[in-house]
This record gives sequence, structure tokens and C-alpha cells, in this order.
Amino acid sequence: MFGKVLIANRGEIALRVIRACQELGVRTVAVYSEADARAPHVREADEAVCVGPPPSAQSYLLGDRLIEVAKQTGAEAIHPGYGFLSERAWFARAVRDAGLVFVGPPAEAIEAMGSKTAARQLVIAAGVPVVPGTTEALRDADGAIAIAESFGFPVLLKAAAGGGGKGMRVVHSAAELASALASAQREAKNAFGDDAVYVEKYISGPRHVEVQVLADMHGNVLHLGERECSLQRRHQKMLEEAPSPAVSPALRARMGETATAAARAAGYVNAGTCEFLLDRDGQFYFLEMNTRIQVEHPVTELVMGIDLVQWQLRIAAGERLPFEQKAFTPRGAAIECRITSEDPANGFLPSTGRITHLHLPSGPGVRWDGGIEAGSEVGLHYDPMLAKLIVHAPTRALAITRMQRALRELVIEGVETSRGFHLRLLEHPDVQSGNINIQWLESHLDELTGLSANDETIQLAAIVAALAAQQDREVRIPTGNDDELNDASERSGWRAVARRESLRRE
Ligand code: MV4
Repeated sequence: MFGKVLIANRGEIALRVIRACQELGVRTVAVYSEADARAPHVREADEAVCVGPPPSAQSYLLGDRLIEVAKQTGAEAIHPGYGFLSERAWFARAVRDAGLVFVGPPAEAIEAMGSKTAARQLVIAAGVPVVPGTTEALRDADGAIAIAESFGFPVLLKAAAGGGGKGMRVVHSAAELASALASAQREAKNAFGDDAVYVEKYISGPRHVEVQVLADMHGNVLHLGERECSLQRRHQKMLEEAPSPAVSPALRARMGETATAAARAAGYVNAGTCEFLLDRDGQFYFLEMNTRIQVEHPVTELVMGIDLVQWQLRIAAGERLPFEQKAFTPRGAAIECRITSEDPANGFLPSTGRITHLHLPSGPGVRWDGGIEAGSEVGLHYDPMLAKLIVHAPTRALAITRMQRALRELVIEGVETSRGFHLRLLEHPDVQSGNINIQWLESHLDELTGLSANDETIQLAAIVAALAAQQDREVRIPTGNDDELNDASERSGWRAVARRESLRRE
């Protein structure tokens, strides 16, 4: 195992990697921007080096600088986390060329999966089902129309260098195609410096199901089942779960074999994820492979009983995977809520400020992967995800109840957060029954964000809750028929918080 690892990231994932290193007896080097000088990841690491001013382009994205810091501090490997430099093939290559280990796949595998058309060619050759479409960039509108007509409208134009939903256009008829192609090409050129656009049949109302893969340097490739990730807004996932309520053991085995075939075809090593669309008839189609650890990895960890980040490090150090595929059957159900500093009542506008008060949920089956603490300053330089709240329970229904309980325990003061939105989401019958797809969340936003109280109402509610809490502590709850009072105080989150706060002060 490595003696020392540099973590090229911040926030909750930097802390997650530090914890994995600590359990493996590996020393850690954090890097940070001037905005993060007091951030928890800086304190929790064994050493920390400031790499620049707040904008990521001048700090967390300075690959060469991070490699220099790794060499200066004697780190042997760099863990990139997710986002930032995690899927930049040039960075993986530069790390390797500097004589260090990149904790992730080989640069060649990142490259192979980075071009969506090249990835399609690669996986088709391995027998993986993909959505009908092209494997080469479109040359002109006439050619595109001929192809689109061969499988029928609507079709979806996608940037070859894209991924994650950037630069896509749904096209409903031949008449719209020429102008959609031109604008997609323009957008692709601007976003990725490459105007290559290809076309796929548009699948309407599918689920987004992704399969976790682990591969070592010795040819062992395993899958760890799927995650259901359909509940997303503007390509940002809000809630993920494992297993997917739509995947049977037989489908899991087929999707898993498909994912490992795609990974093998790419010469994949380390942790990766194959994204699929799963349609209403149980047909699944490979979309793309994410060549990094993902935000939602904890739900897989909980149902499979394995530490994925530790295994990323072990694989990078040359260890063999000691598992047999049949060891990986999901146990129970896990759900993750991404707690963001966004205001759901205000179009998910990012909210900034200092976290003045933080009360974390805990107890059976609750995990908090956070990057903040009381006193943290939340700004606009980085992603608004503050933390992930993850629960594990014997069944999906119990996991939902447990998540509701944990969200009610959670108090974050100082910035607006998605907490209340998550509570309402989990109350919805479609979410409770698992009857969701990738369009569900955006088509139910009004219902989920509708009732927004104004400041004055919130102040009144807080006062009433405080008064009610004052009563609760004065009245010794006697025996017998006080069930109603107990029920009411349990059900009101306001009252529970006020009671907790009023009792704290003595
Ligand atoms: C699609 C699709 C429908 N049909 N491809 C979005 C992210 C990127 N990985 C590909 N995406 C999609 N590709 C075809 N042929 C719908 C989406 C899509 C989507 C996929 C997964 C999760 C959320 C999504 C939201 C909108 C669109």
C-alpha cells in the first residue's frame, strides 16, 4: 500500500478519501484554495498545501501544480475524487509520466470512454446493447435526416465529446433537423472545443439505472449491482437508491454482465460506472461509462458491504480483487439524498452564507458524508452539494421511513437547503411505490416546491413552535390519554427542533 496519497479535491469527497486512507494506514496530503483554508478536509488531512485563489481554474484544476505538490510532499499517488480533474485523460497521463500513481483507470480507458462515439463503437463490438443511432459524427443535415428516418423520429442529437447531458437536442421531425444540428454543433464547439455531433433514437420516459464495476490490474472484473438514479433535475441527481425497484435478480445479472463486458472492452481498471437507460419493457441500453468514483457510491457500499474507495486505493496499489461475483447480492435497501445549498422555493437558486447551526442525524442505519460544519462559509465558487445523507434498512419501505426520520433530525441554519424538498419528495406516492422515470421529477416540481412560506410566516411558525416547545418541557407528560399531544409533537419538525433547542440551553 502507498505510504502517502494526495487528494486532488475538496468537500465531502476529499473527507471520504481521507477516511479511507486513514483506515488503510496511509498518510494524506490535502490541497486547498484560499477559500477553503478553514475547510474540514484541510484539517483532517495529515498535511495541506494551498494551491491558489478560490476559482477552481486557478486552484483545484491546476493539474501540473498538484503533481508538483505531490512530488514535494512525497506522495506516491493522487486520488482525484469526482469532478475537477477526475476524468481528464491528460491529467491521468501526466500523473503517470511524473512517476506517480493515478487512483483511477488508465488514461487510455478515460479517453476511450470520453468520446461517446468511440465508446459506442467499442462496446458494440463487445456485444453491448446501445440505443439505435450512429457511431460517427454527422456530416450534414441530409445525411442526418436519412439516418433519423431509418429508425424514426423523435431523435436525440448528442455531442460526441459531451456526456452528462450537455449539448443534447431532441428533434421531432425532419423539418427541424437542420437548424437543431447547426445549433448543437455550435454548442458542442463552445462547450468542448469539438463540434462533432451524432444521433440516437430518443427513448421517452426511461429510467436511469447505472451499474458499479470494479476491475483490478490482473484481469478480474466484477460488478456490484445497480443504482436507480432517475430522480434528477437538469442532469443533477437529487436522490439515488440501491437496488433499483425496477431491477429483478435476473435483470441485475444481465445488466451486470453487460457492464463488465463494456469495462473489459475498454481495458478498464479501478472503479467505474456504466450508465444505462432502462425502458418500460425492461430493455436496457448502454449510454456511457463514468470513469471515476461517483457521488452516489455509498448506496452501493451499504447494500454490498464493501468500501469502494478503499478498493480504489488497493487496486491502484496493485492488489487483486479477492471476491467472487456471487458474493455481490444486495442486502436490504439504501437511499441517498444530496443535501445542497439551493432554495427549492426559488427555482433552486444557490444560497450562500455561513452555517450558523448544524445538527446531524445519527442512529441506526444512518450515514452522513459531509463537507461542512458549523461556521463553514458557503460561497459560489464550488458545487452547492453540502453533504450526502445516506440510510440503509432491511427493505425499501423501511429505508424511506428511516430517511424521513433522519431528514427530520437534520438541522442546517444559515443557508437555504434542499432538506424540505427531500422530505416532500419522499412523501410522494410515486416515489414510495418506485413508479418513477427520468422525466418524473421535472414534471412534478410544482407539487414538490409549491407551498413556500414567506419570511413572516416562517417567523410566526418559529415563535409558535418555540411556545409549544416551552409547554412541552413544563408539562410533565403524564400517563394515559396524552397520545394526541405526543403524536402532534412528533410529527411537527418545527416543534421538535424548538423543543430540542429550548432544552439545550439549560
Ligand atoms: C438519452 C435519453 C433518451 N434517449 N439518450 C442524459 C445524460 C446523458 N448521459 C444521456 N442522457 C440521456 N440520453 C437517448 N437516446 C435521455 C437522456 C436523459 C437522461 C438520462 C439519464 C438521466 C437523466 C436524463 C435526463 C434527461 C435526458
